Amino acid sequence: MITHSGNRSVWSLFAAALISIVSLHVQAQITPEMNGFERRDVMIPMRDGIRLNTVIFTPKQQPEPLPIILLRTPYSVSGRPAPDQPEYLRDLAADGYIFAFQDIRGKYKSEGTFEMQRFTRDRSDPKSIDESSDTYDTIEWLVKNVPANNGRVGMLGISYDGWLTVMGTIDPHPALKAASEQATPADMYLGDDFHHNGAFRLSYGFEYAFRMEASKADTAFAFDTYDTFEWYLKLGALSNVNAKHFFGRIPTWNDFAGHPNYDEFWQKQALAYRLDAPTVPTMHVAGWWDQEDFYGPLKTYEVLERKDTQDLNYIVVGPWNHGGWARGTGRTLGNIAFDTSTALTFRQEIQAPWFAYFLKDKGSGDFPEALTFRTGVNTWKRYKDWPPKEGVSVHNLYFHPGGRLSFDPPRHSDENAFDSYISDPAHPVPYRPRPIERTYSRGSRWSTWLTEDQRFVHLRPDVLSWETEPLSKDVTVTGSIVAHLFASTSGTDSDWIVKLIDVYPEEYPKDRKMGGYQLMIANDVFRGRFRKSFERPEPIMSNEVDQYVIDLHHADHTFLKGHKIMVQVQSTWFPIIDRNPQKYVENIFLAKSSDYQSATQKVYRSERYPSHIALPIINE
Ligand code: PG9
Repeated sequence: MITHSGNRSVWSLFAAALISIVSLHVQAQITPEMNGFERRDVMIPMRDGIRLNTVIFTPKQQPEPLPIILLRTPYSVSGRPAPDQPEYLRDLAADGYIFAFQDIRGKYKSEGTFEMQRFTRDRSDPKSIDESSDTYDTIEWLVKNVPANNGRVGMLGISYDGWLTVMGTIDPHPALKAASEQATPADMYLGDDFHHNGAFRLSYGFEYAFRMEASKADTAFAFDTYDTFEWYLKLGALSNVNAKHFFGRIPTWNDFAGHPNYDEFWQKQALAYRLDAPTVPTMHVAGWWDQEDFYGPLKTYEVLERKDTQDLNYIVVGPWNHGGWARGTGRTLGNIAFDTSTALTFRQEIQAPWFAYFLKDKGSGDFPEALTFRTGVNTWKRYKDWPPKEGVSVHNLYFHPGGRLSFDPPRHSDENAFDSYISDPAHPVPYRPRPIERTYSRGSRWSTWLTEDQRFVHLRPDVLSWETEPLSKDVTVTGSIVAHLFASTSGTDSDWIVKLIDVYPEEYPKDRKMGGYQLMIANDVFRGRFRKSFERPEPIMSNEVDQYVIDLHHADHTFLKGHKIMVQVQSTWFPIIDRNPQKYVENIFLAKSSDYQSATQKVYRSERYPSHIALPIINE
């Protein structure tokens, strides 16, 4: 997780303050910020001779051998405060651990070359390396060289650091006894930072690739407008990125442009293709409103769960944005309140006891398979499976004329009953209220955009919406939500964005300013050319109806009595998603400005073409 000045964690504030001081000192220094820890900076050799910069914190008072918590990161470890400082690790630190933080290959003070989400090594070559072998070699060194460790290691980390945690569990070192990946990406083409269902996450992909690869340390792209919506619009066709800004020097950008489809490149990177049966107890952690990697932890849990014969796989999902469990109390997110301190609960009552059990034999080990925070009613729920198999039935919520949504299927004999809008790539729908600040910047509203009030686009002529009557009783949706859209375009390619929304009652005495609020509960984009296959895109036949099955992922949410359920459909979500030219071209990264055209979109709602959202609803 990049820590950014817009929403700085305590950790990053300390990091920024300490970075200059700490880098002046090297071995075994103690600063006032270190309270109960001693610090040692070491270069740990890997099997190919490359050395990785590692900061080791050992408690000053250590009555017994302790386990080691290892965190590997591309985001710099030198400025890290002692583990009893950041909220994320404070409760673990209080329980007693040795901590080791490591810069991965090619980043900051580590030697070697950085590669974005490095592929699996060639195992027939004993000198070949990848993040798994680097983790193995690090653990081997730590258990042999750190005094008074108990021979057990745990790993944890958020986002990139979460992905590195997953890598550590592949052919793991035998001392690795517990791993908690938190918001790991699982598939950068289907659902995480860089694409969703084949649609490119432009602002994230552009800004992140530059930040990570323009230099060995972090470098932010210098936008010349405050509102990046305007900048990306003026950028025009994606081919202008290399022509005018990157000049072929950002490898990850070149990978985006060179692999527009779900080819071997993306598949080799995806965790579904890399993971086998789990051998290390693993706790996956996800946030319902994670703006970066929500798909990842759920998918990783699912992939491992299929092969988990030893009950080693656990999942926790709470009402958080990206890494929201690691900081603050978690009582609110953006404008939304949860009545209880969800992040504190996670750190104190979930994360700390989980590691204590596997690394120190403390506690009963009575952890639920799945623990989720049910939003709406704001309570934690324990499940035997995720998504739960029992007590839930799928109900379809159908689109009707007059913007109505109902559990009754449409009876319209006219198969051509539809609602329509014009999607114009020259005037795309912003994904969050403008100005759209740089993704990671002071004051950026990036981290809470998924909780923004969707009224900012409601009733735009290029955003359709349908809604139920106020609900006469609570409706709880638990599990996997899928949109079935019957739709046509006058173009030959098209994006379809579907948002499932909880509409608060106009009169909302609990918090008057929340009256009528439109809160997204689930959403995603689907790039139409991939409706038959992500590997082999095909043009859409103009004005012909196709069915799009769009995974809106999981939720555990109660639409309370008096609230309404709403669905919105649109075809642009800019600049988080690049503009679809709406005219089929082989590779959108090479599209010309003249390829971008406006199109008439139709969403059908007839007996023959019953657009609907399939909702897993808890039985009464
Ligand atoms: N979402 C970030 C990321 C992870 C992995 C690859 C690329 C980006 C992160 O916060 O680390």
